[in-house]
Amino acid sequence: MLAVGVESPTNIALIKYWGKHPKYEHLLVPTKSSVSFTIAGLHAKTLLKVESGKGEIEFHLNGKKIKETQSEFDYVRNFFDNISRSYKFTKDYRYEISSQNDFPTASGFASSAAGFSALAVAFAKAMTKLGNLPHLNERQLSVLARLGSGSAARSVPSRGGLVIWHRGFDNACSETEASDFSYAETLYEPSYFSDLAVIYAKVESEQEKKTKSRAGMRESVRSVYDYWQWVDYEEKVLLPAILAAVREKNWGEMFRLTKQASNNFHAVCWRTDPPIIYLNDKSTEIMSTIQPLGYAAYTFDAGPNAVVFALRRNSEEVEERLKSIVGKENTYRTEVGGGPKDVEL
Ligand code: 2P0
Repeated sequence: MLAVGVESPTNIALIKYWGKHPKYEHLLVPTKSSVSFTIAGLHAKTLLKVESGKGEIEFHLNGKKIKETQSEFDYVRNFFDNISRSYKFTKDYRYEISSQNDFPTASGFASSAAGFSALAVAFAKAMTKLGNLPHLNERQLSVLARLGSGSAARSVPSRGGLVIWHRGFDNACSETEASDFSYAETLYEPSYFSDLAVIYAKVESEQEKKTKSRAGMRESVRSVYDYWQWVDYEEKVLLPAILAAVREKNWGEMFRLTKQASNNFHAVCWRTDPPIIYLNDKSTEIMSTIQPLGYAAYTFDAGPNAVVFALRRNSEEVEERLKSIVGKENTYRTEVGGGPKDVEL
């Protein structure tokens, strides 16, 4: 038996991924490019054990065995089915996966991005050791992680920092090219963002029942009447503008555009039929508190919890404002961080 351990960070998008291209849905190729910060201190640790077998999978998440009927198991099974199309040898092994999310409770976040990034990197390492794969470069690793969960592609680049995931299909002439061109890479390392702090503000009390991203984004692509207009605007206007702001270290402009991108994403969710409403009263209270500030931005994913970026010199004040809304114990301050690394488990 061979065992490999990998720790991978999560990431939070400034420009969101929300939808797969209908032609390449099975390959998790997105309709638009997205941009994220890699987050320090929120990661998944995954131990992968591999031995000869017939593609069997045993999956433990946070110390609990996941049953084959559970949706988390479906995601993992889909990942192995997906990669076995490119790598036939995948089905010649049995896999035991133990994944632990080291996310501070106060962050209120649990995401598939860190887990699938760690699993994909561990899988590639194991297969290289077994002589089935050459050493994969980071671009290939991020494509592999994307086949587990789209946002996982953005957690793979080893330098972390600000990462872009290219949608890739524009210049593709085949399905294989569309998949190979849709990868993530670091644009700026974490040290470039030493002026910034990242603050998580947890709003939800329990894991409330909500629309899962995978199902929700499919409904948005299908039913939002101007979905492709939104995609075009973000791809051609918002994304280049936010990258220009980062290049100039014009943080005020980056914050303004980040808020706009979060609002646009939630507007798309609202206009989905039936509507997907992720934000609650506390979320909108955070929005109105942070919106006027030139030195901070909020962003919300598929849930009501906020992630706030702020200038480090203003971050204590911003955190105090957030505490007065969500309570002292529900904020967690961190920063932009690096990518995955090997761990002993
Ligand atoms: C993002 N989200 O860019 C967006 C914003 C949620 C809201 O990526 O189907 O779990 O596994 O590819 O990666 C969540 O989507 O979906 C997500 P799949 P995933 O971070």
